[in-house]
Amino acid sequence: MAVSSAADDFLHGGNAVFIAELYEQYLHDPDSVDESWTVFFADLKSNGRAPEAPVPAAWGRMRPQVIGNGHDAAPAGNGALAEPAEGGRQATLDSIRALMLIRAYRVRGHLYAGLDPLGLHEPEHHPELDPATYGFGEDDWDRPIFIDGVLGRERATMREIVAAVRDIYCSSIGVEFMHIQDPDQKAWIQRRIERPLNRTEFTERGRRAILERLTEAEVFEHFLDRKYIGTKRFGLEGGEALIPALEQIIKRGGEMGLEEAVVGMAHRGRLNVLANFMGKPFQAIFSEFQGQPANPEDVQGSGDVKYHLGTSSDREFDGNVIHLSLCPNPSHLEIVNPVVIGRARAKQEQRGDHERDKVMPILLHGDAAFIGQGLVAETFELSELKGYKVGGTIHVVINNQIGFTTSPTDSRSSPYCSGMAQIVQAPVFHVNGDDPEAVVHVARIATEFRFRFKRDVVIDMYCYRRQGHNEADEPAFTQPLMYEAIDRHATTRAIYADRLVAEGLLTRDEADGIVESFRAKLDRDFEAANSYKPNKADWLEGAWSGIEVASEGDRRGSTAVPLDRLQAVGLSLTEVPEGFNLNSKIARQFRQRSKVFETGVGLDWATAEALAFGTLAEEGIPVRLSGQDCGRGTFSQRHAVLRDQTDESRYVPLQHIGPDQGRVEIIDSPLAEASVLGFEYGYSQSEPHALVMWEAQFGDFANGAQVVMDQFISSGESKWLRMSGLVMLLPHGYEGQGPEHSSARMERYLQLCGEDNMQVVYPTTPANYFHALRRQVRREFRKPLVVMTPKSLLRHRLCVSGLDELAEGSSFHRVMPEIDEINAGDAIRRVVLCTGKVYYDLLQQRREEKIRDVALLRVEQLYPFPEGTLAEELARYPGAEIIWCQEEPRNMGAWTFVDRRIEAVLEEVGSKARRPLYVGRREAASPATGLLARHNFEQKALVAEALGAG
Ligand SMILES: Cc1ncc(C[n+]2csc(CCOP(=O)(O)OP(=O)(O)O)c2C)c(N)n1
Repeated sequence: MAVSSAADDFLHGGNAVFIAELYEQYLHDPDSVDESWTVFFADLKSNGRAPEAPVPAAWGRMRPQVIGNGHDAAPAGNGALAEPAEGGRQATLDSIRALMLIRAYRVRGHLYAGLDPLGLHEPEHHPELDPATYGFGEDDWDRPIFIDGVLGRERATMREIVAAVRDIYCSSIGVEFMHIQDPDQKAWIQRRIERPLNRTEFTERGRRAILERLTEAEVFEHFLDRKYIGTKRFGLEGGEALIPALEQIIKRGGEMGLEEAVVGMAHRGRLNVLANFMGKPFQAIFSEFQGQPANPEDVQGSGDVKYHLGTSSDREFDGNVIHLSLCPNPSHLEIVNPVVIGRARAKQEQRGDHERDKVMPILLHGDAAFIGQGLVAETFELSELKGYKVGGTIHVVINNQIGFTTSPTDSRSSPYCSGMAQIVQAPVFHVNGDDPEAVVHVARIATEFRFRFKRDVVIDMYCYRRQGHNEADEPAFTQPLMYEAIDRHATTRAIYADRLVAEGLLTRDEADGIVESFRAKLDRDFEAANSYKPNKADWLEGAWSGIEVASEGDRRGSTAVPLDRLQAVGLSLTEVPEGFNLNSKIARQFRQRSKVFETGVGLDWATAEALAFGTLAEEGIPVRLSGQDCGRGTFSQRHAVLRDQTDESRYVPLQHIGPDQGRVEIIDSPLAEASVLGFEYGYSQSEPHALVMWEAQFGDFANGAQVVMDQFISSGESKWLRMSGLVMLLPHGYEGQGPEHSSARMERYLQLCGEDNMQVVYPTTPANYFHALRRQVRREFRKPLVVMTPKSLLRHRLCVSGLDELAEGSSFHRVMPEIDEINAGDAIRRVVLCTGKVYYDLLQQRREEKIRDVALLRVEQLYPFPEGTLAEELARYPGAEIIWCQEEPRNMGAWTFVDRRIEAVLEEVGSKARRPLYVGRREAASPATGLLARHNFEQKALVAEALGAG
């Protein structure tokens, strides 16, 4: 096979002589050679400290000074390589080449590592890892070579060097770390793995503990298999080393200050993790297998399959108590990742864990999902951002080399399933799952790395899946050879037990005894499971204590704020510190705003929002908003994060309201929806006492995060008894901006509504928006809130409120009554019901045409649907016909949701009209037209038709 051209050029011909001389010179006095060479040589003999310079760059820069054409052979007689002029030069060249070989192993040694327990994949020959490439023939292997302290040796023979680098870089562990740009991180890893030949010398006790953990993992799966034949459990079999690895992470973490870990994982091995890592009682798991619910009978909720459930527990290692929470998760692989990260972040804030040492996330992945799901990349991208960082996540891949029935050759283009980790330069430790000591060893290094550098790190544990995807599946349909090998393959525990017995650490009887005694424990717990009753649901504990299950009724909460406080907070939000160079347009807006606080009228949307945030913060409530460009606001309306016009320094007025205020974070997010929404949802799960919000750039982009909506926000409380007070702000409204900037797809959210799971509002006034936001944290329960937010209404002269509508005595209104002086109720010909923005079009047109027999009612909250209030309002107009007017096409918007509900209300009040009539855009495939003229025509027509004037 061809040698890479850089190494080729470098090692042969006249260049070699030059380099040998240069290297001698460098060894004598490092400063005497050009800096590029210093860097290169330093990297070669690296103890890991020097910044890296690749061969071609260094060589390319110097070549012109050496010989004209690097590919030409050097003039005869000058070809010092073959026949060195002096023995010393040969020695120097040997030295350089040996160092290059060592470096090649650091970069690519993982390609030769023995990672696959099944041994089905032979590593390909790689020339850079072959001493022959560097001119070392068989005869040269026993000549001592000066390697200047590298690998801890002054001199070593090629035989010794190869043995060492193979041991370190090609044993059961393959390390990818040379892609890391940060010299400290790279050096740290190199030191950590080269010094003890990449091995931990475990104590007898430690090795016994590893065997015990493997035994528990294996016997538990066998036990389930025997008792519940053919029942899905997505067993861990083949990946049992996960359990001692997780324990090592927590144990080592505990030594470094860890107090709490938030864990996320999918189906594979989840029951094993729940039982053997989290400490969920075996009785509870057996009882669930027997079809009993996971929660007490008086607790509502739909429940979930057992391999999706979460749990929490306290575990103690070496005197450190660590709280563990395993998040419940849906089937959708990897979607739990950002949720876990968000939860960890909230817990860090709660604990004042500024170093992010006390709380750490751990994410477990399947190999196919880890490389397949784009969300993994999104979540990695959050890892270093100020608004989202958690000081590093430890990722563990249960790499069983198959995804359902799909082989890696069909499921990825990247060489490893961990390819995505490279985008944040995370180190990756590939490890053979059948070498549990190696697995525990890398778990330890990974944990140390995370605590040292506060960055993500990946453990890619190669293993296999002993059964089919689930236990009823026949894997030989698709992977006959692999499964033949698996059938012949001894279990990880058996292999390790044999090893310990062979090494005399324990006897065969003792090893078998560990199995027997654990089996006996499971038998006892199995018997006890029959009478097991979950005694409590764990949903309103810890940070959630004091929160209650939602009551019925209007549930306004007390959201009003005394006028003087509104004014004080409002004014403080228009101030910047002395010397802050505020943009002149914003300064003008702020002056206008401060006038509103004096006069009490003309309060716009953004100001009402700022007041909601500001008053809550002043009351000590943390406020957190993230989304794309939300600091300024997509529509230049918010200006919550100000930039000094001379030096771009930032100032956030909301953070300067008062000394005891709550923390305010307004965060411009990455251009990602699923991960950011998932993160904020997770945050809201761990922090019920903060106002947590995600804003979509335009509402429709939230469909990039649909899974979070479907699988978590709308159904999490029902499935897992996990509440959330998360707010989603979704700009919505038909303004002629085309198909993708008009509709936030309100219909989708409404369709998900049921069992009082969340709230959907489309408020028309700044004051109602103010109350809707404050209500989120000013009631005794939490429900997600979806808000259709305005665009053009941000600057609409009619879309304003008085300060008194926020002050004493005010509250959120689910239905807004008629506000104009029109005919008396029984002289009203028509009532137009609507929600959101179209109201202003109707209002303006009605005023223009001086129509007095049409009343306008606004449904501000679509879900929970305000039947009672609406009935009261409609009862005033007994003889009127009832129209539902919307700007969305008929198959979109709220129509299909409100239609039957309004009908029921009409029946209740005995209205003459039996059904509402629809006025709006006709059924359509695309949410809106791209042609402005057509939009205008449609909009005018629907308003006219609704008012009955067209
Ligand atoms: C987003 C998503 N798509 C498809 C599936 C269906 N599915 C469940 S498990 C699985 C294979 C997962 O393979 P891998 O990540 O390697 O984990 P393993 O089951 O091998 O442990 C698939 C395709 C899913 N759960 N989630």
